[in-house]
Amino acid sequence: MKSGFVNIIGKPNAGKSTLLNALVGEKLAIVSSKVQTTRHRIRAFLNGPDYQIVFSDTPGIIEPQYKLHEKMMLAVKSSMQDADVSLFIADVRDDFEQLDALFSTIKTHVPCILVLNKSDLTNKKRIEEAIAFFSAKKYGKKIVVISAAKKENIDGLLEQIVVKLPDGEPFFDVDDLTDMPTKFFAGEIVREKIFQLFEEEIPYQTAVLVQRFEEKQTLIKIVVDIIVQRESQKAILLGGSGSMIKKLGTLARIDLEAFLGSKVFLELFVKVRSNWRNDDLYLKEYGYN
Ligand SMILES: Nc1nc2c(ncn2[C@@H]2O[C@H](COP(=O)(O)OP(=O)(O)OP(=O)(O)O)[C@@H](O)[C@H]2O)c(=O)[nH]1
Ligand SMILES: [Mg+2]
Repeated sequence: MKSGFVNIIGKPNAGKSTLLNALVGEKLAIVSSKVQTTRHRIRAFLNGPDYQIVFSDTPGIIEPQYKLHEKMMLAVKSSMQDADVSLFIADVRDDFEQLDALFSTIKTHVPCILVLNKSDLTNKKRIEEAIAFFSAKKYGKKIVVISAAKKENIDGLLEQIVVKLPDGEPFFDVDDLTDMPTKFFAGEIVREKIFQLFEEEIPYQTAVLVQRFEEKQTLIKIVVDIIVQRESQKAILLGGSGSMIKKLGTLARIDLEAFLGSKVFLELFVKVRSNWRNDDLYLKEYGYN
């Protein structure tokens, strides 16, 4: 039996969360076309006939500008600390030198696989250039080309991961998919819709807090606070006569019902907490520890 922790790290928008979902075959991590979508380390398990892999999706690596960013980078760090294998993932269209500047500074003592993602969005020549460039690097001894979105070569990547896993018994119950509470994913689904529906700064000024998650006889009642920094942002989230919040609620409810396999009654409240991104107490309250 083999078992171990495998962390997925890279720049924002590289496709880390899309890869996590493709690897475990379930949509657990939220995805958007915007950078800095993921804010937490998200663990998900994959059980094979003779292995258990504990994958960690992580926030994209950035230079922190707020305390929120610092907490996000702590999540990356914690995933580095218990990893048995690291996946360095890159959008193969990104600048090679910039990627190298990032990857070569990451200190890790565990085996590493360089994952070149979004192969569907580029050509053979670009991929060959990337392989030539990165195979000369210390972290590029093993390179796997994939498309996480199109689920191309996910099995090939898995094979390479399993080879590098240490021997050991499963860490978690083989019937579980994650050790994170359902309530957490409910909040994430609301946050994903905010990333998808709103432009510019709104998603970055927003936190969500699941205030109630109650399983009733025929439905699940979920009450969520959406936190913004200013009244003007609250007005944008609500929209004219509440049109935007209504749209957000509908989209989130549809996904919540699919995820939870139950009817959902969802209530959303928008609240203003100025400067929450730099406030330790608010950050703690919103789950950024
Ligand atoms: N065409 C294509 N799009 C992809 C692929 N992988 C990811 N994407 C898209 O790239 C965008 C970012 O994907 P995410 O999975 O959210 O990226 P991430 O690395 O988790 O981003 P952060 O959480 O912000 O750090 C989304 O629009 C995805 O649909 C891929 O292989 N091909
Ligand atoms: Mg992500």
